[in-house]
Amino acid sequence: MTDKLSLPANSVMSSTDFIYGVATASFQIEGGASSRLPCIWDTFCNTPGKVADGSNGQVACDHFNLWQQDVELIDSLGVDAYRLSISWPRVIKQSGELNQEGVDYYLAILDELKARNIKAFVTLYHWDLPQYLEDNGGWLNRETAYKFQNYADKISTAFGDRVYAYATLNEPFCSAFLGYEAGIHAPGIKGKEFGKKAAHHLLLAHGLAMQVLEKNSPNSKNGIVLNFTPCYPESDSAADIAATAFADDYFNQWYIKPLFDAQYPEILAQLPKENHPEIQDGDMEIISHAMDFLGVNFYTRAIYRADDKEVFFQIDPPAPLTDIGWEIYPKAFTELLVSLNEKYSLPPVYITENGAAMADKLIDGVVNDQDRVEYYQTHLNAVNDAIEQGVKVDGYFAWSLMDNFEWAEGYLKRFGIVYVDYDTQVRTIKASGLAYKALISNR
Ligand code: IFM
Repeated sequence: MTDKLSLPANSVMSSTDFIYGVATASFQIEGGASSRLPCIWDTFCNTPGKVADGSNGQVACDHFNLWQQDVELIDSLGVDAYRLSISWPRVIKQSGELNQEGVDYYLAILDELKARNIKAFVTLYHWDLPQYLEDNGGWLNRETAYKFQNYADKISTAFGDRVYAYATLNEPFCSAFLGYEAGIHAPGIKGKEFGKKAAHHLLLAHGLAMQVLEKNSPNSKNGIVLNFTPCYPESDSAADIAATAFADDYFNQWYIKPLFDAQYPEILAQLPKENHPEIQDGDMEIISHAMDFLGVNFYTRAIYRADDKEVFFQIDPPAPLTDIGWEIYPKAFTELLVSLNEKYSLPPVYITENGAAMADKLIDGVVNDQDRVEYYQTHLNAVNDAIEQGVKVDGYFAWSLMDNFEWAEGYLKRFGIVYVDYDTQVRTIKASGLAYKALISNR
């Protein structure tokens, strides 16, 4: 076990040009729900049995009220950048016009970040779709992609030059698959016939938003954030290898190949017709709009075996596991980055999320999360290995700045490098936060 984080002095990651940041998302930290329109996660939380502890995002970390002290906290960690997301239902009225009060809230945060020389990485969609749009079909309705473009257009105009980097979407896989196919995330729709349709409209929304970002914000870096769970076969058998390749196309390549190759993976032809997205002429050109960066989120890998009925079957992950049950396997991080770099003509990459849920305990005012420090060390090493193998990685964001609402897990799982006492809203920097701060300041 190590209580410090370090990287070789000659590593790109030891240079002050390499961006270190922390990341959050609006619904997970803000609260302040009464001053915005409802979103699909409000509805999902209100549906019994959907969120493990029956909690919701009404208050969360009360960042809506405590944002000034939180920006001070971010600054105290010495980070170069802060990745936040904008709550669409806070800044856009049902009419499609800006809600100035909501916009002002973010303008104040962005101005404070600028004053402190902290780069703002803004994500436009981190899963909090306005409920009135879901009532109209949500991401199954092509129209939602154009609503998103309108939102991106208006908000990027309002933000002017305050933003260093825009990500259109965070993890469209989660929105599409978990939300519209597995039904374990909002809006909780279940059925194989829905996932790829939702995915297509999300990717279309991304491309349409890129058009307006390029026009309104030509000086920011504009791109997308994708999550990857690299797929490994359980054995060397041809059947397991083929099943794993199918799973990889279905869960991972599905979201990146259209962006860089303007087409879906070939397995599309093997999917039943009723599961196909409706692709209109010109869609793939819109989706494959050139980007300034690719955001990569990595947490774990998945292992598959062949299955007669479902093509692939994911086996239980072997130890070591984090508190959310995800295998700790940093080698997959290096292999992922190297393989993406080989497959696609990538722009510079930011690691926009990486981190671990651990069973933290606040004892005498201290959270000694050495297990998380170890996770960060091995994963920073993994990124460094990928850089040494030729991948251009320009930055790394820890997920998350602080403990927060972990979606279907509610507040039971803690991903922060800062501990949040949800009764008092007191924040305490964990050992991992102190180690991250020291890594950054010792560059
Ligand atoms: O908390 C989430 C985040 O919102 C998106 N990426 C994965 C994190 C951990 O599950």
